[in-house]
This record gives sequence, C-alpha cells and structure tokens, in this order.
Amino acid sequence: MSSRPGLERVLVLEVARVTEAAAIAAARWRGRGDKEMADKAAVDAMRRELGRVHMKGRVVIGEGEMDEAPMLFIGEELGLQDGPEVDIAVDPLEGTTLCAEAEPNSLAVIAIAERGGLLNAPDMYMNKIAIGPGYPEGIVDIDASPGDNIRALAKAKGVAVGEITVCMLGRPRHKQIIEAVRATGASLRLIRDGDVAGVIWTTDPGETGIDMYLGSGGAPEGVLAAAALRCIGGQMQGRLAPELHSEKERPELIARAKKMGIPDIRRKYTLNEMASDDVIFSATGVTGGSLLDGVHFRGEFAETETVVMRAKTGTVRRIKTTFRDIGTKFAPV
Ligand code: VTB
Repeated sequence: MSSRPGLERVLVLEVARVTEAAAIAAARWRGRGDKEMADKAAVDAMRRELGRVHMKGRVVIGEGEMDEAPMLFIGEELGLQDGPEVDIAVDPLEGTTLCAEAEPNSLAVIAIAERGGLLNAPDMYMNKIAIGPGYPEGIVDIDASPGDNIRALAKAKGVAVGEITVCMLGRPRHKQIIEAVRATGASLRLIRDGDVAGVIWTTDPGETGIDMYLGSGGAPEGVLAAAALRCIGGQMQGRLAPELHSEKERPELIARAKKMGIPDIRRKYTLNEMASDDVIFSATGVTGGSLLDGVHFRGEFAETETVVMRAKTGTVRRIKTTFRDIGTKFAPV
C-alpha cells in the first residue's frame, strides 16, 4: 500500500483517547441548546489530549485559520514534539446541533496521517460520492448522473434499484439531486447534519441500510470521511464546490485553496488523493446513533464507544471504555 514505514501502531490507542476525551466533554452539553459551548468543550478536551501524545503533530484540518480560531487552528503544532511527524485532521464535535439538541449521530472525530497524507482542504463545500467496499473500482463517478450511479450500484450489488438507499444532507441546495434520486425509485435517507457518519454508513449497508452517500457537505468532513474509508475500504470522490458559496465569498475561497496547495479548485479528488499512505482514524459517539453508542454517565463513571482504524493493516477496532473518577478527570461544567 505504501513504501513508507507507516505510523507507529501505538498511535492507534493514543488517538482513541483523544476522541474519547472530546466526546465526554461534549456530552456534558447534550441537549442544552448551546452548540458553541458543546463545540468549545470538545475542542478544549481534544487539544489537551493531543498535547500528551508522543508526536510532532501539525493541524491541517481544524477549527479554522489562525486568526479566526484560537485552538486547533490550521498550522498549529501539537504533541510532545518527540515522535513521528504527522498531519492531523480534527472535527472535535461533528454535528454540533445534533449534540446541542440531543439528537442522534454526533461524534468526536480525528484522523492522523504521515506528513502530506491528507488533502489540506479549505473550509468550504465539497460535492461527494461514496460507496462501501466490495464493488468493482470505478462503478460510480461524481461526474455521472445520480440515476446512472444508482443503477450501476444496484447492478453491481445484484438488487433492484428500489432496494438501494442513498444518504444525503437534507438541504434546499439538494433539491435537484433529491428529485433525481427519487426519479430512480431508490430510497433516500435525508440527514440533518453529520455527513462523516453518512459516508461511513456506506461501508456496512447490512447494518446501516445505507448504500451510497451523495451531495455536498463540508470539505473538511469530506477529508475525514475519506480517511475512514481508506482504512475500511470503499470508494469516494470529492470536488470542491465554490459555486455553492456567494459570489462575494468565491474569490477569497479560491485564493485560500491556492494558498493551501490546491491550484485547480475544480479538480476531482479520488479517495487516495484526499487521504494517502498510512492513516489512523478514530471516532467516539457523543449522542448515540447508527455508527456508535453515545457517552453514558453513570455516577462517577463514564462509558464511551469508539471506532478506531488504521489504513496500513485495515484493522477496525471498536473500543468500549469505562472511565472512573470522571468528576476529577473530566470536571463537569
Ligand atoms: C456537513 C455536516 C456537518 O455541516 O459537512 C455540513 O457533516 C455542511 O454544511 O455536521 P451545511 O450545514 O451548510 O450544509 C454540518 O452539518 C455542520 O457542521
């Protein structure tokens, strides 16, 4: 897969700790209607844990540019500075509204890769298509129509089109593509937020009922999802979508992308161009959902569920962790 030695496997447990801490911190804010505070709690906890890891880490996907985000900003150096050089992509609370309203599927998410292994995507929209593993390479394509993609997937799966389920963020901007999916007879699951989970769901349709992810969402979330698929398998393509931003925003976004190493904003990215070489991905559930259980608080104990995986070996671990003494370790707000 890679000519490089890959990431040290001990990092698997380290990154799991990082999302566990972020999820517990965010879970204190579940259902309290304050997504900013929920996000801040996750960011603080994630940053604190990252500071304890033996690595020379650099944030490539984070909370924003240095001037707009005090923590986990793009370019921030993290870790004890005595280990491997890694690039870090974070979404400390993916689905802030879901958490604030105690709705399912909010997650704490991180991916780490060897230097240069993650696409440095600006915070803008990306069009995405993803399917799970086990299909011939190239059966779906972001440039093909939703109808052609759905029919090709149904054929490869050996089922009728009506048995395919597509997942998409429910947004007015998706009106046309929603109509195109409906016209095929396929089923459509519209989600409110959280398209990292949406993409990952395609890797286990038997469990999640989702066969394909389509539509636009955040580019940073696209890279995180690509990192996960690189570990589990599956196919994904992405293309930045400046056309979904206002005319006023566009020139700035294009300039920012250039600065981040993307000269052609219309380029189609394959999964491996978004996440390459060895990658470790970890997600811990904040509110329970189809991918992961949420955090449970039981007196002085907290329980978390995490999925952590590594591209080099393709290992996928589900870790249930019990924390003691959370009153002192993870002080309540
Ligand atoms: C998605 C989703 C996020 O933003 O990327 C989405 O994964 C994209 O932006 O959870 P819009 O909300 O503008 O569609 C979130 O929904 C929220 O950050």
